[in-house]
Amino acid sequence: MGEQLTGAQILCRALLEEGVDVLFGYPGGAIMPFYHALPEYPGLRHVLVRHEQAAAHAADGYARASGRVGVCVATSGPGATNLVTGIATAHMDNTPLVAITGQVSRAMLGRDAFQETDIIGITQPITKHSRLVEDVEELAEAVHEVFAVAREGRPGPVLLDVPKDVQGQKTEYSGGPAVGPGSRGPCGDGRSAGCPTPMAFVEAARLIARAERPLIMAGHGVILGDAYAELRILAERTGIPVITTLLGISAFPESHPLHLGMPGMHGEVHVNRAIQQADLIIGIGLRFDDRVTGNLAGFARGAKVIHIELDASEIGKNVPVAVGLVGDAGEILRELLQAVEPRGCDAWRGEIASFVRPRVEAFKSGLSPEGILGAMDAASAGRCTIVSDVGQHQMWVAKLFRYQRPNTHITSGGLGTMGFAVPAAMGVVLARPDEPVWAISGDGGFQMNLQEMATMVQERIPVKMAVFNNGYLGMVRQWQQFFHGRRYSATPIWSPDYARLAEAYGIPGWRVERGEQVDGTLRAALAHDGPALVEFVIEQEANVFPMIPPGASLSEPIESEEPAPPPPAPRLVPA
Ligand SMILES: Cc1ncc(C[n+]2csc(CCOP(=O)(O)OP(=O)(O)O)c2C)c(N)n1
Repeated sequence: MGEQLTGAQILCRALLEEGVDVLFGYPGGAIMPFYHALPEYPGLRHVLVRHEQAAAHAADGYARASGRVGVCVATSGPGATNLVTGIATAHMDNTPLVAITGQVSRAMLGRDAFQETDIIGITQPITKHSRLVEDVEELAEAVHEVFAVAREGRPGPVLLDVPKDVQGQKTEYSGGPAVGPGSRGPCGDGRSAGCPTPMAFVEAARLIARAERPLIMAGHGVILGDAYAELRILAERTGIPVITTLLGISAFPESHPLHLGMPGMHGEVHVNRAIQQADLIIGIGLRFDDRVTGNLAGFARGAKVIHIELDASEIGKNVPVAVGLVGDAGEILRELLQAVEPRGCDAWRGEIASFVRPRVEAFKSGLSPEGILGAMDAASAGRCTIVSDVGQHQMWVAKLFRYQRPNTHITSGGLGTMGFAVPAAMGVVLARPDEPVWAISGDGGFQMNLQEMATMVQERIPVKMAVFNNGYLGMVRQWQQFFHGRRYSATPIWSPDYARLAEAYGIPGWRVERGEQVDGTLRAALAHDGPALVEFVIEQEANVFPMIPPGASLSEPIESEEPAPPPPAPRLVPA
């Protein structure tokens, strides 16, 4: 016979049974029974964030870096709605996340009770599944169900809404199922409908053998599916060059001679030109989204597409597909490799090499992104994870850092959520305590979640923060420069003195204004045993090149500014 436990205790027990060791959250009325039970379960480390959005991003970062399910917790009403941006971010980038929210007691449901929101309804389009638990007898099973849904197939966020009185209800509990890894693909345990037939692999191998200008495009699915080795074998056996999308960065070593770079809106000219000239594209674990393809009508018009993707609904959604291979990237590649013959692509690679253009130097001062990121790489001996925010700096971080190890670049790709980097990096640190983790933000995005410096101090989470301060919401300013006649409406942004702000939190901070200060400052920040902040005062109107204008095809890049812009306006100072 099992023990009598409250719903809150069952929740904690079920989380432990799922292998959870850390949760990010914030208490409040409707989740108080859970927080009352929590100290009885020391195996569950709770990180008290300063805003629930940060809890969701931190759980997201933890999940991306660990390959496990991230967990965040909030109270009903405003606590739950503050999670929404983080849940949507996880949804767009396929992060397995369980969001647990307190809810008003069952008798109050539907009465506009204090702090009642229909969080299930609000999050329905941005979760894989959500469940309101109306009876304590269902609670443990509901926890195990939402974890299974979060990790199975194409991973994503789920939400579990638990009324306060259900958390307080008692019942007998004798333990739930053991932790299971969950199945990644539909084809793992035997063939089922939707799995590719042997003929599909033969046809894919035939297209690979015959193509004269083939390319591999590797996306996030390679990282989620742990398919690095298989991708590398495919590339090396065939000599086919590899492109990595924003979320596919670090799926293939950047120093490898077959690595080409990033495609799409801010992709290198030679990469986009190779796509436009290709006769075969092998897309692995990506969805051909508009930031990658540009105008679809003009995308890779001469190319047949082999699309390897876990989610069957992605096949043919954005681009016409010659062969769709539905399943986990690793499993599909292993099977495909049995049919693929060795070949080379020397002539094609030579042609692509002739497309390479000298990099447009957007920075005139010594404090260039190349310099900063190169020094960061050297200072951490290539052994660090980079978490970037959203904007111009995100593109520099994507293009200029040399990622050599799998899954060492983490960013919000699909939703493009400013404010992601700092809290997500906290989760990454907890998943990877033995290596430096950099959160790189712009002055806009950093100001969206800088309150988490307090969390880092209280919880001893040593995030290394880098702020690229250009005095503007840079990426939007760049669009205003090119497409809105330089009308810089609402993009100049004032910043506090970040070094002193960090110091107010008890975190050492440095302000770097000249190139020669970069290296020493980065080393000092890394040597500090705890969180640290470095502000880089970069050029105000530097741009990210090349850039495909919105609505244009990959063949129409803007490569530099014409005519030369007038000198920048002075940095904004408080009125
Ligand atoms: C939450 C959110 N709000 C607005 C945007 C739109 N947006 C995209 S990039 C950007 C500018 C980012 O500025 P900053 O953080 O300073 O970085 P920079 O581009 O200067 O590197 C904005 C406002 C967004 N992506 N996310």
